[in-house]
Amino acid sequence: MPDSSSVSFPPDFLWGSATSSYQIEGAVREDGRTPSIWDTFSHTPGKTHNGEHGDVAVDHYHRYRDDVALMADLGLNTYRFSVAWPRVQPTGRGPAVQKGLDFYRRLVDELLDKGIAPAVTLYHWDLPQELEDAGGWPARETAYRFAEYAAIVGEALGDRVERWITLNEPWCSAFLGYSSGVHAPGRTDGELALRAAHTLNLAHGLGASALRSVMPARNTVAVALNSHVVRTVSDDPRDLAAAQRIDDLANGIFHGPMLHGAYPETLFPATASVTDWSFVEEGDLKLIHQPLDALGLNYYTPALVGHAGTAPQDGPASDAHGTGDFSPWPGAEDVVFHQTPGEQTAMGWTVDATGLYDLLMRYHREAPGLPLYITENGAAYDDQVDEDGQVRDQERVSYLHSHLSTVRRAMADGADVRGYYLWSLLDNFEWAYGYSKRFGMVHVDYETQKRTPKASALWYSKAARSGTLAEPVVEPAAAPPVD
Ligand code: PNW
Repeated sequence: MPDSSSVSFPPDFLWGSATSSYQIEGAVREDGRTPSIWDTFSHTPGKTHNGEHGDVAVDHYHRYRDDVALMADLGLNTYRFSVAWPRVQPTGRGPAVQKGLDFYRRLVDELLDKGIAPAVTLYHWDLPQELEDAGGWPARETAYRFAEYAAIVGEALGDRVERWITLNEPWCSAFLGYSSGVHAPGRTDGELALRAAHTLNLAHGLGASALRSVMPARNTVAVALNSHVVRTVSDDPRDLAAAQRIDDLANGIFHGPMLHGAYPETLFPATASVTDWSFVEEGDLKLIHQPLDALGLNYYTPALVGHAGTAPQDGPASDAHGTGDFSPWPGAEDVVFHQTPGEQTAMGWTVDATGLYDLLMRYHREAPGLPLYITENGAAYDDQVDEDGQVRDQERVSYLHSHLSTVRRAMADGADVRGYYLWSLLDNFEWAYGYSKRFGMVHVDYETQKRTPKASALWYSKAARSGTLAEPVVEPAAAPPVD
């Protein structure tokens, strides 16, 4: 390993952070916004930690100016945020609400004014509730509604925003939303989840072409996938087959149609007990297979899988990939997720930077020539506010250092990585975990909404400004005075 003083990035590398609308905005009833599936879900007893919801979140809707100023102070040159569909089209159909669009216009202007390049995600999980009531993602119609919404936002912001992302992590929308039910809308039906995956693919394709039809040609269109890094617990053929099935259900089901115009052949027999796939219509794969300008990859932790038949009866199983009452893996209930060895974050996710290297090299091969972005990477820790008000999050600094070093190593080995978006700018509403998990490089006091950059923000800021990685060391807190 080279020492970190030699880890330097190209001068045009993008250093950013990422957020999503429902996780930070609050103001859920303002300016014509209507409920999304996450408003409904989080207000349903038992669905989120302590019944927490995004009604106020970190009040970004009212504090966006300060938040942009904070990013500028940190020296970041890009910011990935998402547009709330129910602010723009409250019923999921029909004409746009200007006040909703105006918020994003103001945000974008503020960013551009500070020299921060905006990257817009159109869908980060807040589907208008009315569209869910009409069938949600399992219903084909939702893809056409998404394309209409994409055209509205593309037309409103396309003159100022160059970087566009259709969907964030369609795997979570489909399989956590409709199969395991731990995310909104909380359905637990594997066939619905596979239908949802197909509609999301269609939405991506139709949305990408809708964007292109209304935007200047210089703008770029991408998707952000939470591609799973799937490792096999042994070379036993049963374990290898299990890993193949998870790879198909996690990755190939999306990148197959999007990048290659086809579902993986092995996906159909593996899910035959769940669906006959008759919802895939002639011509769909062509609609999904649209040219892309870049690929966004979200990475947190790898998965270690094997077949139930090879697993020790009392061996440690991992819940990081959603076992629990209902599986997010339709047709693969006999696959076992093992605990990946190593230190874990507050999510119980093992810290493993080599997974990020493997992911980048895989897509470097899978999509030759396609520029790659890390659209999310980061970690939740039980951050402590010291007596002097500082948050010395040594673990997050180490996490960022190891993962960014790995990104640089993949670049040296040929991966065309153009930028990195740290998840997240601010502590925020972590979905089913509510406010109990803090991913921010900036601490938020949820009582006062006070923002305090953690040591990781200062470390990352140095990296962004210098294009090099400093040693991952945080100054210890001063010893309390002895009296
Ligand atoms: C992603 N899983 O969510 C999302 O894009 C963010 O909104 C979120 O805050 C972040 O990662 C941290 O969780 C995921 O169970 C949620 O595999 C769950 C899973 C993966 C990603």
